[in-house]
Amino acid sequence: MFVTVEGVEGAGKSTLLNLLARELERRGIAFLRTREPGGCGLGASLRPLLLDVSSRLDSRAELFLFLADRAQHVAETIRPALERDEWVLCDRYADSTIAYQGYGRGMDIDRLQTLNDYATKGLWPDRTLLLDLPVETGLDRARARNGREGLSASEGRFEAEEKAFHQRIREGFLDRAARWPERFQILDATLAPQQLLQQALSGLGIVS
Ligand code: T5A
Repeated sequence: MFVTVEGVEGAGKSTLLNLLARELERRGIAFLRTREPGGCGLGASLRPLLLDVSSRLDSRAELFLFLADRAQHVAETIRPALERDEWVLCDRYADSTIAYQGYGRGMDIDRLQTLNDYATKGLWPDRTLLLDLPVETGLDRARARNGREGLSASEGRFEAEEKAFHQRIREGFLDRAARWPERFQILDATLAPQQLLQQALSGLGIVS
């Protein structure tokens, strides 16, 4: 089972994944937890280039760095885990490229879909949990966390974008969820983490 978690900045993806991972562990379900960018050796090198506020990336260069990370991540990490019959829990994946580089930066959505198919050899998630919330709430959370953890410079490039950019991304994710309702589960990310966990577990067919 390949599960991705998506959403705008500060939606609570890592927090939900921590809880979900603990729950799978408790039930003896073998899983791999990973993320993009940065879920493989190549991605770990690319992550600072993509997220540091000092990076001056052309939007096409940005796109191809995300795709390079994804191609290697699928080949080296995700596909082997699925072949071992493990669950894969991934924090962001191809829907993020379409939401951020497509809806956010204005690149052609169909072309991005094709490029993602090519990078992943057609691997799309079985289930996608979309954490949806007002962008201001998410940005406040993400900026507060980055401030506390000293990550504002090293991880803050997207958080620094204007509000309208993040609003387009939120709408982009919701568009995708409406187009593939059997894959997406939309969760109200303003709820408490434990409530989100219960909804995610039932959506994934895990009875609590
Ligand atoms: N990107 C990524 C692209 O543009 N294209 C792509 O193809 C890909 C893959 C990645 C950036 O790259 C962009 C998108 C991103 O901008 P990242 O550092 O990996 O950056 O960061 P994100 O994935 O965006 O993670 P966030 O910083 O948004 O955070 P999370 O994981 O969504 O949120 P989390 O769990 O860390 O929570 C944030 C804060 O909120 C609190 C937490 O305690 C924490 O302080 N919180 C809650 N508070 C109240 N209620 C809840 N339910 C809460 N859940 C968490």
